[in-house]
Amino acid sequence: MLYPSMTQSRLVFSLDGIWDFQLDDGLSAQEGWAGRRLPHLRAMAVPSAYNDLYEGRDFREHVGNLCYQRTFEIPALLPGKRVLLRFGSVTHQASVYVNGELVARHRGGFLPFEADVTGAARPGENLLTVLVNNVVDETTLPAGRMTTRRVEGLPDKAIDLPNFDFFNYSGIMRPVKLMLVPNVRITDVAIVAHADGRLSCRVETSGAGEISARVLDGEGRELAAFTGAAFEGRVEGVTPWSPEQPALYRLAVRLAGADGEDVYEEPFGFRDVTLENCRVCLNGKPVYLKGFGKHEDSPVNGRGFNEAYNVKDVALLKWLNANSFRTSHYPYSEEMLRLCDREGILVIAEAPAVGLHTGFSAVGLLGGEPNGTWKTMKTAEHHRDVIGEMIARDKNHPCVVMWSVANEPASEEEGAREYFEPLTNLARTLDPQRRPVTIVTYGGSTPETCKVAELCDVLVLNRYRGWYDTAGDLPAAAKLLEDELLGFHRRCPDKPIMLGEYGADTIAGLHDATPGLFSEEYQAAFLKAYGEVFDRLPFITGEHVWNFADFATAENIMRVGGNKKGVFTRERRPKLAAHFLRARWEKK
Ligand code: BDP
Repeated sequence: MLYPSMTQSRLVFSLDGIWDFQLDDGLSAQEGWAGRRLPHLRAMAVPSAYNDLYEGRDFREHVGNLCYQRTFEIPALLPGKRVLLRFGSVTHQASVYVNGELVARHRGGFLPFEADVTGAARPGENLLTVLVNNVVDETTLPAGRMTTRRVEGLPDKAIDLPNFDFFNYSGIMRPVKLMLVPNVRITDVAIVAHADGRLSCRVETSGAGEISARVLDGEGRELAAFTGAAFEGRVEGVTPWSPEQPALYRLAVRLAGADGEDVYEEPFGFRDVTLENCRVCLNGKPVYLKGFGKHEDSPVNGRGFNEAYNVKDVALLKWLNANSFRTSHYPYSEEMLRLCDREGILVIAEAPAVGLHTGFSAVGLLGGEPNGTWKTMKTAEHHRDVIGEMIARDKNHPCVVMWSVANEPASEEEGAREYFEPLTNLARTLDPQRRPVTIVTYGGSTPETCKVAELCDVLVLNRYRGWYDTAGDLPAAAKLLEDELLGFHRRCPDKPIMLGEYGADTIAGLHDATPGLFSEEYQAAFLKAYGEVFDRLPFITGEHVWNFADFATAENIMRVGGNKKGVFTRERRPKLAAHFLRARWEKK
C-alpha cells in the first residue's frame, strides 16, 4: 500500500485533531446509530491511544467497542477524482461509516487501510463514525483470552487477558487522511535496487494508461528513465544505502490515462542484504546488529503515534552507537520506517504475532493449556493476512533488513512446524527483495526441542538467564547461555544467530555496591556478562537488548508500574546500562 503523499495529482488532508468519543455502552447495537451524532461526548485526541487520556479504571480498561466521530467537509467533486479515507492504524478492529453508510471494515491493529468513500460522501459536511473493537482473544493477533469474572452479589465482568507483556492500548492510533486521488491511478510500486545500481521495478495501477518512471537522486537530478509497468535496468554511479551513508533516491512514477495523470514518488535505497559465513551482510560486508527490541510507547499517548518520541529515540540510538532495532511486537508506524530510511537505522520488521502460546499469559504467568497452542489458536488465516499487509506496506524500505513472522510462539510444541512453514514461505514469496525471514523464539524452545529453527534464515533468540532463571548468578547465566548458543550452532552450523532479547528489570535510581536484582549496577553487569559470551562466538551476528525504554504493561504482581527492562526510563532518561552500552558499542 502506498504512503499517503501529496503530489501534483493527489490532494491529502489531515483529519487528525480532536474527535468526539464515547465508550460503547450498547449504542452501536441501535439501528442507524452511526448516522446520528453521538450522545455523551468526550473530546478525544486522534491519533493517540484513548486509554490514558481520562481517569478511572473502568475507562482505561474498557473491554469491547469504542466510538469515535467527527465531521469533514469536501468540495464539489471533480470528474475523474475519488475520495479515500486512510487510517494509519486502528487497534484492533475498525468499522468505518460515512453518513451512516458502512464503507470499510478492517482487522489488525497495526497496519493501514483505506476506504473509498466517493459514493458515500457528498459535497459539504459529512459525518464520519468509527467503531473500534479492542478485544484480543485466540482469533486475533496479538492473541489474548476473554474470560468472565463472577463474584456473588456483583454483576459479571468481562476480563480480557492479553497474552503478551505490553498494555493493550487501543483506539485510532495513527494519522487519518482524507485523500482526493485520480480515478485511474498508481496503486502500488515494488522496487528492488542493488548496491551495484541494478534496479527492477513493478508498477500497479487501477486502470489503463502509459507508465513512465524516473530515478531521482537526493537533489532531484534525474539519473535514469524507464517506461512500462515492469522494467529492469542499471543506474550508474549510485551511492549504496548504509547506516554510515543512508543515501536515498526517489522513483517518480507517472501514469498518463485517458482522463488525466497520476504522479507518485517512492523513496528507496540501493542496497543488498545477504547472509554469509554466519553473518548478516549489508552491501557484501558483515554488519553486527547493535540495538534493541523496542515498543511504540510513551507517556499519555500510550502506543499512539508520537513523532517527537520517534525522533528522540532515533537520536538516542545514535548516541548509544547502536545501529538497529526490532519492531517488537507489531509493525511500527510508516513514519518511523521513513525516519529510519533517512537516518540509516536497520530494522527487523515484526508481524503483530505475539501471544501464540497457551502456556503463558502476560509476563509468563501460567494459565491456559500448556500443550495445546496449535489446537487452540485460530489465527492461521489472519496471520497470513497481516504478513501480507506488512510486506505490502514495507517492502520498499531500505531500512528493513529482515522479517520476523512472530515473537515467542510455542515453537517447541507439536504442530509448530506445520503452522509456521506456510508463513515463512509466504513471507519469502511476497517480498520482492527476498530479505531473510525469522521467527523469534523463547527460552522454552531449546536446541533439542525447537521445531522451527530450520524454517529461519537467521536464528533470533530471546534469553533471560540471570533474570527469570539463575537470577543474580551471572557466571551460571553466562555458562548456560554459551552452552545453548553452541547447541544451536551445532544444530544449524550455517545460520547466523543473534539475541533478540536479553535484559533485567531495573528501577532507575536504585544503586548497589554489590549488584543486586533491580539495581542499575545489576543491569549493567548483566549486559556485560552477555556481551562477553557474544564476543567469544564468531557466529553471533548481533545483540538486541530488551528493552530500549521502560514501558506500560497490564497490571500484575510481576510488574511494578510496567516493565522496567529499559536502558532508558519511559521518559528517556538513561540508566547506568545506557552508558555501558554506549562505550561497548563504540568499539563493536
Ligand atoms: C519476552 C517477551 C517480551 C517481554 C519480555 C520480558 O518477548 O515481550 O516483555 O520477555 O519478560 O518473553 O520482559
